[in-house]
Amino acid sequence: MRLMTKKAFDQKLKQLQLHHRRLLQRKNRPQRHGNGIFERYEHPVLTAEHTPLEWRYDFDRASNPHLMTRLGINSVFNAGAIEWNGRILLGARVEGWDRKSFFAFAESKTGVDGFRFWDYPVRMPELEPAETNVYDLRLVRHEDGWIYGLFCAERHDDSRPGDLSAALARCGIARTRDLVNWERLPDLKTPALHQRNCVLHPEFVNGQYAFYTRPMSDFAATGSGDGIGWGLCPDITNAVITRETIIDPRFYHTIKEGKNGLGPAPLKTRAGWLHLAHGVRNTAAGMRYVLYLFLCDLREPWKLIKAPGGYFMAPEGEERVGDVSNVLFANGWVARPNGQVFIYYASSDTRTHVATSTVDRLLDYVCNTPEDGLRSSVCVQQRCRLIEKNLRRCRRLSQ
Ligand code: M1P
Repeated sequence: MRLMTKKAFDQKLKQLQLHHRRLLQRKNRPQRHGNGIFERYEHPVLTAEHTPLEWRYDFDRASNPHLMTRLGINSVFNAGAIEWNGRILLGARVEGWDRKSFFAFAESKTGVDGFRFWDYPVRMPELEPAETNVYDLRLVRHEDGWIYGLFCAERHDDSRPGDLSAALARCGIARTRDLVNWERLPDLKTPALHQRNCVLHPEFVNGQYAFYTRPMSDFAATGSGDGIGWGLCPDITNAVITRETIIDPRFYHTIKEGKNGLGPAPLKTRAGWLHLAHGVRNTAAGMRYVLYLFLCDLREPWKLIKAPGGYFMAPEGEERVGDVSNVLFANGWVARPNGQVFIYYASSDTRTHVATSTVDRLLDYVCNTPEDGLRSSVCVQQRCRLIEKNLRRCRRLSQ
């Protein structure tokens, strides 16, 4: 067997490093011809290729004479987000070639490009060895002074020993002051068998911690839950919700017919709590995940007050293809003090993108987009009203 010479090895390593540096320095510009609601960008902000080379290669010629990938990374997606010391931090779901996910922070000055991972991924304390996989971090600065991370903690369902795909989804809870050292708290307990897509409300409600939940009776099947739930609990160090109410139900022949789930923690705006969520429907080609927005009352956050019809964002172009195709999923966004909003969304369980908008534009969208008419004839009426108004205006202008 011919080994690479030291010179060839060093050269190959240099090339890898150069290629990686160029990727990290790549500028990202908004795409042209947007829809007025938000801007998409030319490139994803995080991919498997963005992860540090030190995570993937062994740089030692003695132990890795072919300079081959030792611990591959498959995908970087479903990122939580937070503004931290003037920078944007993404707490991404990084998945190895071994299918296990873990969390890792990447930071950027601009929020749209230049994301660099910290040297090490998050060493999230394990609750018990049965916990097999963790994913989809929701970050929230709570008014109690802690930063919380809620995520899905998945394990095998040992009540079905013969079924290797039988899994249980629970809501893991951890908290931190510096995003490096995490204190793991007991998992959330609710009446439902499975909990994924749980989110902590940033403020106390009636003196209690408030959770958005997603109760399901099956790990993944559509139709096994009623929608996005809401529940209160007095103590987050032993979080138990005894009463869950559905605040955003699934509905026949809408974008959330199959299932839905909350994205990141809601943004507090003058008009109400602004929510980003995903809705799922079944198709002959499998499940289709799209993003939608809704608004809840400021004082009574469990009351939905505006629900624009249809999706806010759906997979487009290369976003449509990946490990789980036809999926958009978002669990992170940041509203800056100047009103700018960065929306971090993942496509097809593979890569992470950004879209930008403003609180004003998102509120305009949420408050002025007609609700889903729920029937073709009502939807045609909605559209005809719009056409009529525009034609009247065009006629006036041409007179
Ligand atoms: O594969 C699409 C998504 O499926 C799950 O979301 P939900 O529980 O709403 O079906 C999650 O596993 C999510 O990570 C994934 O992106």
